[in-house]
Amino acid sequence: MGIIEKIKEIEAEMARTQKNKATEYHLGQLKAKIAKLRTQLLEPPKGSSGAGDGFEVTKFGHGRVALIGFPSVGKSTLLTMLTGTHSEAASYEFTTLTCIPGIIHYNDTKIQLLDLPGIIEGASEGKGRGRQVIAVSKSSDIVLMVLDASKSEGHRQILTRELEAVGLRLNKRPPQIYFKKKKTGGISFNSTLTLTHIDEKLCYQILHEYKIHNAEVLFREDATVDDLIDVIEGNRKYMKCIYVYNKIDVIGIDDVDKLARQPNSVVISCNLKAAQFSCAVKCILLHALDACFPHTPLNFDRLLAKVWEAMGLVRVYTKPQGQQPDFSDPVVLSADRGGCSVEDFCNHIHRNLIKDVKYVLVWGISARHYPQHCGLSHVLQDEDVVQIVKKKEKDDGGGRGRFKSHSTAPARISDREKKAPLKT
Ligand SMILES: Nc1nc2c(ncn2[C@@H]2O[C@H](COP(=O)(O)OP(=O)(O)OP(=O)(O)O)[C@@H](O)[C@H]2O)c(=O)[nH]1
Ligand SMILES: [Mg+2]
Repeated sequence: MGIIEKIKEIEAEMARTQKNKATEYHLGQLKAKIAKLRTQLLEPPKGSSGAGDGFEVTKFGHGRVALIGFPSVGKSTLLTMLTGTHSEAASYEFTTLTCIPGIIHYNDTKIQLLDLPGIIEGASEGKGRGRQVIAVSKSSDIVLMVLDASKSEGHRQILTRELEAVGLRLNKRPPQIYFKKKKTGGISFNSTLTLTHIDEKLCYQILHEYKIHNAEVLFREDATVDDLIDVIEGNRKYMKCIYVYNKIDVIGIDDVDKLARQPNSVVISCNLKAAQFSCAVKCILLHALDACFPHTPLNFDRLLAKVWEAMGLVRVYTKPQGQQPDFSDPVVLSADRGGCSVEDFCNHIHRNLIKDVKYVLVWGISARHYPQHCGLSHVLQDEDVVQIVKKKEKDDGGGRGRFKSHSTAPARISDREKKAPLKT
């Protein structure tokens, strides 16, 4: 029996099992079994070098955004409009068959946008080109889930389920569970609060399923069985996701209003220009639309602003001593790609720079006063200006060439410290 059939069988068993206190342990075990099988499914087949027929493209720019969605929701149209890179768009499904990269120039930064083939239900099990699409989206910083506003809300759940099945967690933070495998000592189970979803026995059973008999587990929040499995598996990727509802030109204003009020959601239309949207409607939907540029497609400004916010990019401008800051070419940092401290900033410029830095002068939001003298651990914020002050070359105490003094003592004899007189 193949892995997919095994998963299907366990899922069927879970569906058959009633959920109550008595079956809780059994269901927990089944969940762990499924998680193990799914991890096996993601491993490259034995004997292969790992490089398959995926469509990975070279990383470029300061961040990477993947467009994920069902076929014909308007991903390629969106890529063409946002980046100017042409990607074939047509009214039939599966127009795009590979990964097409484009670049968005926004706020002095370059963001790589990837157009991907549409995925369908069962993508996580390898249907269509689902697995490759998901692999590419795992390599990006954020995911834009493009949805057709005129289709049912169920699409969003199906896609989320597909992504969850391969270990992607959207808009979630890692569970607050400390877990460490040990060599001896059995299992130590602790929690800092009362747990309502899991108890010691269930935790033991799940660890047993993974053949872990010595470990330390500390719950710092009221976590579920799924959270514990995620922590044990340890290969989950926590990503931000923006739900982009396209084609709002074909639905009523009430529906647009409802969609726009959902968290992490933006409503857009590639076919409609902002100017074509009636003024009255704009007023009603002011919370949902940014229609400041009448000739851009509807609400692209807000979409870009949301992407920018989710990426958390930090632009730092350098200022050479005695000169104006260079506002044309920022150093772009982010917490996900290496961090935003002064040390990361210096390493970004040159990896050997750090040992010459004495301190830095910072102007901007992160500084308490202008300029603030900061050390290497200071965390920079967007649009800060930084001047690096280097350590002085070691003072050689005057003299040149063969007259150079190697002593650190003051030059004048009268300034030198007197030695205590010898005791006779
Ligand atoms: N009404 C309307 N139609 C749109 C909008 N955006 C795109 N379309 C149409 O939707 C159809 C599909 O667009 P594509 O960009 O090819 O969609 P896709 O998601 O890339 O599709 P696949 O590559 O097949 O996965 C095209 O006929 C577009 O003209 C929109 O905002 N409103
Ligand atoms: Mg396409």
